[in-house]
Amino acid sequence: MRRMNVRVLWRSDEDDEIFTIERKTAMSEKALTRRSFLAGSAGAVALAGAAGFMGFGAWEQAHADSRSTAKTVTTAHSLCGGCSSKCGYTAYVSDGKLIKQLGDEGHPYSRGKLCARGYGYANIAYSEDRLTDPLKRNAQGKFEKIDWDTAISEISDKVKSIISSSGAKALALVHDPRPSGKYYGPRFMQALGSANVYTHGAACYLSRTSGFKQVVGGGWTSDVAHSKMTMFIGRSYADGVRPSQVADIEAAHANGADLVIVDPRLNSTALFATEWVPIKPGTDLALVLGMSNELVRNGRYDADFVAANVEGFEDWKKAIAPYTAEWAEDVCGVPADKIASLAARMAAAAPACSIEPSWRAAFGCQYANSGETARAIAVFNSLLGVWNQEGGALFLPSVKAGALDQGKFPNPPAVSEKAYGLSDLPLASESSALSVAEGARTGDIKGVFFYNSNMVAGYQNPTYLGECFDKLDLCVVIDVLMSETAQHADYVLPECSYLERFELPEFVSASTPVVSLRDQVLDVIHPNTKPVDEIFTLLANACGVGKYFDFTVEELADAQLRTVGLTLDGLRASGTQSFPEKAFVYGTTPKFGTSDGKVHFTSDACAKAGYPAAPIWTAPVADGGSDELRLIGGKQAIHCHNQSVDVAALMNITKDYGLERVWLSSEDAAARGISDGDTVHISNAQSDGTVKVHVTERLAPGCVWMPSHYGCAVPEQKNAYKVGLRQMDFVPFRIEPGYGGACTQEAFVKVEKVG
Ligand SMILES: Nc1nc2c(c(=O)[nH]1)N[C@H]1C(S)=C(S)[C@@H](COP(=O)(O)OP(=O)(O)OC[C@H]3O[C@@H](n4cnc5c(=O)[nH]c(N)nc54)[C@H](O)[C@@H]3O)O[C@H]1N2
Ligand SMILES: Nc1nc2c(c(=O)[nH]1)N[C@H]1C(S)=C(S)[C@@H](COP(=O)(O)OP(=O)(O)OC[C@H]3O[C@@H](n4cnc5c(=O)[nH]c(N)nc54)[C@H](O)[C@@H]3O)O[C@H]1N2
Ligand code: SF4
Ligand SMILES: [Mo]
Repeated sequence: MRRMNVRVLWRSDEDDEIFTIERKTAMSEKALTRRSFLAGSAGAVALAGAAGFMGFGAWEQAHADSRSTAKTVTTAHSLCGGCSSKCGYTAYVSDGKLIKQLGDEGHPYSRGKLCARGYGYANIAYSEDRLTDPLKRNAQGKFEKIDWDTAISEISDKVKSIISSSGAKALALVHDPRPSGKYYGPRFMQALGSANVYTHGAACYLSRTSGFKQVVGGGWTSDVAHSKMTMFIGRSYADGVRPSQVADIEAAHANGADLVIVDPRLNSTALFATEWVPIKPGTDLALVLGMSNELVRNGRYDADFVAANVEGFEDWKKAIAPYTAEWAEDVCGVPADKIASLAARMAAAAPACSIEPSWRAAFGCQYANSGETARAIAVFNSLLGVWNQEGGALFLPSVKAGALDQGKFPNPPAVSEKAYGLSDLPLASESSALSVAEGARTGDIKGVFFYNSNMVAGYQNPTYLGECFDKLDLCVVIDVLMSETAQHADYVLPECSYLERFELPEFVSASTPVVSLRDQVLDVIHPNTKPVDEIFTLLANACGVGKYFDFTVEELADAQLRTVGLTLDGLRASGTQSFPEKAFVYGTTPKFGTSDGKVHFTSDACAKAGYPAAPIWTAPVADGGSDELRLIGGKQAIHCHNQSVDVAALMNITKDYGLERVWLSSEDAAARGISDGDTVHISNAQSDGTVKVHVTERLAPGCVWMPSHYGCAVPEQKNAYKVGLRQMDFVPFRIEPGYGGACTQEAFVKVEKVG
């Protein structure tokens, strides 16, 4: 078992003294206790507040238990595993149990606080539903336990046989790149000779990052805290929580900033907002075109910035001339005078303003026009000259590990081919996992490893994806729980939870960039689970490519850190380390990450890919009948995607508050004779099911909003199974042309009262 590197903080035979130290910490301003979470962070939002309050029951019990028996409290600096933000925190462990987590002040995402999910999800370590042993599907289609040696040797035999019959290009990896995973998984693929590495990007950010790349070369961070005005288009800081962003919007609100939420739904960020602009889902592109047209028509753009930095302005200007505010009103439902006022307010606030880059909802991946919407937004911000200006939109610095000694850490030979499917998506900034499903369906892909990914439940239509993966010769899932994806596996390999493993350093881009570390917090709870580095090293050895993995994860971490002047021991002791010499400085025009360092209002690549050179109006593709509503979704502050719903501390909040209900506008409800609390039947050609409904003025008519975490189809997830409906079940399979996004809101449903 790996050594647990923790510092002894307190040793006493007196129960009281343990209690004293906790009380002291709790009273310090920096400590995050249940109450300070409620008062100071996203907890101010009712939902998150409820979450925090109820979710800590189990937590406080563990805490209380430890008071009576504890002899030792140790701490470790680590990273949360509740979501991909990986916030830094200090873990407090007493008699082998996690008793407290305090957000690190120095970590740019936590800034001293964790969110409700961060606390609740930590209970995954102790979940009764965890995978404890490797599983193999038997001839009857049932999973049975096998030992690691047998699992690894059978999997490697299949890998070798696929390579000899079809080549390494028939193998693929789909993963959520967490610190160690993003090193070990892709390295394993490269060592085998495959370029086929995919992430959840297609179901999250792929269209957005690809669209931004065309215009300004990459993504930005809005300087919300210092802004005079920020527009949030399909992004809710108080629902899709990252603690630092909640702190930023709170600060902006306190400063009197104009904070506008563009959303078909009045989301929880309402608490900080000046205005809610309800919009017809999928039509945000029309709003942005209308606002851009207003800026040009009134000469209210930054002509100096445009003259010095922009390519294609005149062609773009001609192309957007038809998109008046009146035209946009017809398409997106936002009144023309409101569009004009938003544009004028942004111009007045410039350069201390921006459209926030958002994450997933409106233009991350969910519509056939998401990539083009992202392009239009990057263009709009450019018109206002906001780049790298205080209160504007910033390209923040990061630090990267340098090259390592090739004697000790030899890189596998580079693979010259592109990832399978990428050539068909000329605008995509990375490969789309949906290509893997297509490859499995056609037989081009024969073996897939899923690491920390529940693709079947979350990337697109689960029935369709499951059918694709059932055709594989080899499907291996590495997870902590049985998942919808694991239901289609030949082998399921159990990883220990994020609290029970050490991971590689994480380099975080921020105004002062940092490096942080997920240290091991708990001893391994189930002896037959293993961390990611060991699993891929075992697989590599068995597949004959072990020479690329002949080191421990600690050796690798130390070597990576030494390239930036740090050591593993030093980082373990300090937690997060910042690089003040690389800190961001306001005011200099960035060198944009495009091929020529310019901002591109028109794009040859887009023109070649079948889109107009300038981002002009492109409609979403799905269209409902007169009695149908567009199905849209969104996050709740207490859950993370699909992975958290089986955690009792979090799911109990859902059950107590009926959070699995879908939202329906009062107008659409009245037209269907539906009242708040009724059970409704939701159906389309893909799926159907019943669920309770929340009737509200907080949703624009024409759509139904489904929280995105529910509808678990895995009986082994005893707390989550069959609670609520899954949005993805209603989505027809589709890939956004050129960009590769999953088009997960290109779906309409009927909503009818039951009984
Ligand atoms: N609590 C929680 N926080 C998370 C996560 C999580 O799972 N749970 N996941 C993290 C990750 S990986 C991501 S990608 C982010 C996602 O962060 P967001 O993109 O903010 O997530 P969503 O809640 O899906 O969407 C935000 C809002 O967009 C609205 N919306 C839906 N369709 C449209 C549309 O067509 N137009 C407009 N203008 N608005 C629309 C929804 O009603 C919702 O209120 O959250 C991160 N933080
Ligand atoms: N239905 C639905 N679909 C969605 C979303 C949603 O909220 N709901 N969100 C969308 C977005 S924004 C994104 S980013 C993607 C996210 O998609 P994914 O990255 O696939 O996230 P999850 O669906 O939560 O699935 C994560 C899987 O990893 C497992 N896991 C958790 N911890 C560990 C670990 O330590 N080790 C290993 N090996 N496995 C672990 C979980 O048990 C789960 O099966 O999904 C997208 N699709
Ligand atoms: S945002 Fe919340 S769940 Fe995500 S890493 Fe940070 S504390 Fe954990
Ligand atoms: Mo995401």
